[in-house]
Amino acid sequence: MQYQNPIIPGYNPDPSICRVGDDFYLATSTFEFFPGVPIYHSKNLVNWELVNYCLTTDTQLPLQGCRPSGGIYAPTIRYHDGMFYMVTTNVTHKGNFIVHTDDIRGQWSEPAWVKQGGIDPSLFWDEDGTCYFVSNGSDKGERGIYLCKINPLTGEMLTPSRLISKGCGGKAAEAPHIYKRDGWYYLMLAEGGTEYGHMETMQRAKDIFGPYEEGPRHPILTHREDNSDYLSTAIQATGHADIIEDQNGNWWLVCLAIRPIGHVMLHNIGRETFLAPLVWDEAGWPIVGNEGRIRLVMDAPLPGPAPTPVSHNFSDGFDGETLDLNWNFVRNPERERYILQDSCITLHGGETTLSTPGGSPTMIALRQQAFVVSAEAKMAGPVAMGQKSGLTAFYNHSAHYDLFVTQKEDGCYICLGKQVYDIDCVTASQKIDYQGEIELKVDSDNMWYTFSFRLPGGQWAELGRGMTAPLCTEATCMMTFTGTFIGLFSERGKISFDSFGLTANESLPNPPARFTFEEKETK
Ligand code: 6LW
Repeated sequence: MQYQNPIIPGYNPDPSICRVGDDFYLATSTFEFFPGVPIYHSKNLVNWELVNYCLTTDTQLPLQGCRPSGGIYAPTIRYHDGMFYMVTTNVTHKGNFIVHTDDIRGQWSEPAWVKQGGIDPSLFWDEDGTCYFVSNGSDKGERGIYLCKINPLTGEMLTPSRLISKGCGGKAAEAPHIYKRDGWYYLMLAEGGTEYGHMETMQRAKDIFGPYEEGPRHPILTHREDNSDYLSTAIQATGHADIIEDQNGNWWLVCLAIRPIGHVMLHNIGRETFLAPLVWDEAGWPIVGNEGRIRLVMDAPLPGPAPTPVSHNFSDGFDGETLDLNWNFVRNPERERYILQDSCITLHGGETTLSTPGGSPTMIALRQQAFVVSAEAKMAGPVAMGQKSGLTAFYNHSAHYDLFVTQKEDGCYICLGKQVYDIDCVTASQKIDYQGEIELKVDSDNMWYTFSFRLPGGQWAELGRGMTAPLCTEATCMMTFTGTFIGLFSERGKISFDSFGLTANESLPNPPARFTFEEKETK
């Protein structure tokens, strides 16, 4: 049965998956965004629904002041004996911790902090019920993969950390997961770093503490050599995987990968979640996808009901009593600044702006899950002097484009502002007869964000555009791991949004938009 990758597009990296009967649950990392660690549910590994977050309170998820891509690194989600567990790292606050719940769609516990260091923690239960905690780190001064026994409810280490592997020779051995099959303990790692050299390796041992031996396929998954043509560069940086056996005995691998904006090593919509079938050879070693490669369209014996067409369109009339799960905040929100009533959301913007380092701007934001999206918002309310309210394409505080209304001495203006590194400027502005209502729009493809507005009774008017390149992960001025959002925001004043709608076109224009440069013949 055919399916399309990525199965969970947009900024959804470091996927971890578990299964309860014929229900699959998948968690991804969230860094400085709140709530933390989304839980997606599926019955067929193709149609996924966002059903909850593991970290929904300020005590579970203290992000105050964290750097861009600080906060929550890679999670692991596991189910054992009636209880769900999620283990992850808050690199900004106290490190590794475990939360648990017996209702995955309900409230998760407060963190049980774990003394073993490192990042990318995972849990494994042996047949005798012993629970093990594994993470990468350098607890004994030696960088590598460390293992200890643990009480998963309290986080108490029951044995000291022991170094069990330094990986298979790639740099940055991380994202360890342990599995048991036919009497073997399998240790799967990400190596090579989460960029274009990313890969997945597999080792095994008869004793969980080793010694581990490497398999015949090294690595079991990588796209590091795939740079021959646009199609093959459509997927890069494959790695940070987890595997699962479905109810039919078929095995699957989920991993992160990126889709570059096209012919350059830049990606803006984040590291996304991909799916590949996995089979075991006669010697008990895994074969992933097409001999260690993943494709945008794959064919495999999917479990559960036949997939229905996938759409990442989204609309919100703000009619509910609570905000739709898809909306995120940057760091811990000041909840009193967000008022949901009378079928609109009112944002009470303060002095914290989209460009405030370490701040929580008054913004609700939605992951951009396709290159080609068109998002419209209906905004209403008076705009004060110096206030900025509108629509933003947001990567982080030093990489965002904002279409906003502001009040100046001589009247109201619609402006296109850009913050790229320390360059904060308005590249287009137009005086408007603003009577308290306006529609705002952003259209994107793999190369451009194009911003437009429409006054009541008027036509759409394009104000300006910005290249996707400065909002790409590789272009940010520090190592980051996230992706672009489409957001609604307000600074230094209040504004209301009556509706928001986004249509996502899953396929790129073919050929994709290119940044062309007309060579001039030199005489
Ligand atoms: C993740 C680790 C990594 O924890 O990036 O580069 C971190 N490798 O596996 C954030 O995704």
